[in-house]
Amino acid sequence: MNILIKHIADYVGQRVTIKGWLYNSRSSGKIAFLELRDGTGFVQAIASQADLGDDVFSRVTSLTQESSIIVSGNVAAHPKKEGVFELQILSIEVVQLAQEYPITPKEHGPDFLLNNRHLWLRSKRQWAVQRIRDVVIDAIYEYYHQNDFIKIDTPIITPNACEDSTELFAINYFDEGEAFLSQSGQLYLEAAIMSVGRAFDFGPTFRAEKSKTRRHLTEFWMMDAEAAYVEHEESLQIQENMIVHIVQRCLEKCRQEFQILERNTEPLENIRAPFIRLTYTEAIKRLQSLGSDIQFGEDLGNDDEGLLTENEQVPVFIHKWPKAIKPFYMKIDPENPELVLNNDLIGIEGAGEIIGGSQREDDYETLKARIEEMGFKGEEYEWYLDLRKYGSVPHSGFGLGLERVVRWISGVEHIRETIPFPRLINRLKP
Ligand code: AMO
Repeated sequence: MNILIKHIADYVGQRVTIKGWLYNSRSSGKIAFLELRDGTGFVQAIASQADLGDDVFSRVTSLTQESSIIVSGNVAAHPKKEGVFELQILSIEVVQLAQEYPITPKEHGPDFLLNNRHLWLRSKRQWAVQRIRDVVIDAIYEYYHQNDFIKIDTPIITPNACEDSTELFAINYFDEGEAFLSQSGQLYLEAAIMSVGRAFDFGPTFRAEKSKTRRHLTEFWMMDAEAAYVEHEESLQIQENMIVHIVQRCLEKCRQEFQILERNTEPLENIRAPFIRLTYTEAIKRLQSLGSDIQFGEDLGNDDEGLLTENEQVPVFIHKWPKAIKPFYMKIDPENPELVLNNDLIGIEGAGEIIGGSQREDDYETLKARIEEMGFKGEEYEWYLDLRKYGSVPHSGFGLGLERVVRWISGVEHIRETIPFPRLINRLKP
């Protein structure tokens, strides 16, 4: 019977066939140990010269790393390790004998690995990270559907900026002239919620940002969520409940992956709502008291985010930032016109900013003035302003950077490992 490695525990004592690749092998005398992988997991298969005969055994021991093979054998429970199973090989078919594989179990430098990303993806750690990524994505969909948000797809080719207009990738768009790759689906999602009430999107977003850090990609996947009649405080609750849900699902489903990554899961096990809330003003005062030279009106740097979260068990919301350093669409704080009703969510364990969100400006005149202040072309934003003419309501939303969340949860150091084919300012290939 053909089985997937993930189901092997159900077949103890039975003969099964596994179709996969040779991950690693070693032999000692008349026994060879092959580590097979099939995409769903890894299993040790044992070849014995006595069972297979000399010819087959010598073919098995000359198999190269990453050869594609179909292996049949009997499943047995590992004699010492609980929950671990082995395959006693009875026959083996070689689909393709791989050429000498460039990525060996020894250490390689990051450039070499990134140049070989198409192959590096097969290594155990990369496999584990991509599986965690999938669980995070699935948990996000589940959370939103359980909470009455529907998925709305927003465009990638757009005529205008959503965030900072200096970070746009421009393309030539036929006779229409210059167009841009989307920085966030937010503005379109705001239109959609006036139809469907609560919505989320999930797609690639692009920032021509010259940031060369462990947390920046030029192409990354963002989940934006938006909800009508939801104001600032409720938006924070939606965000923290979603993060708790994602972490719970990963803890339930990714035990093996965490083990491979040697991820200490204790900090994840302690994540629960409510998260810490600090106003921007409080955050600046705290940072100054901790020795930072940051001044009111400045953006938080990496070190500042680290200082604010270093002794915390849960992520920290920094909310109500100065209007002057934030985008046009954020709602002015009715209690202080110099501030906006927004938030960043800063993760623990050096995760940095994982979510950015705000209540949106819902007043036509205020929003129009803000757009003009920013020097944006009014006509490009007319449709967006329309939303404030026809049944405007208080509403809020936020964007979560998928790779930032995967980086935190999986514990990998650099964001480039969290996306199958990273796009960085100095890397476009493969
Ligand atoms: P913001 O610009 O804060 O908000 O982006 C939202 C989230 O996206 C992630 N992120 C990135 N991830 C990887 N590489 C980058 N270069 C990068 N830039 C941002 C972060 C960040 O918190 N329109 C708003 C969202 C909203 O209010 O709905 C927006 O784009 O995790």
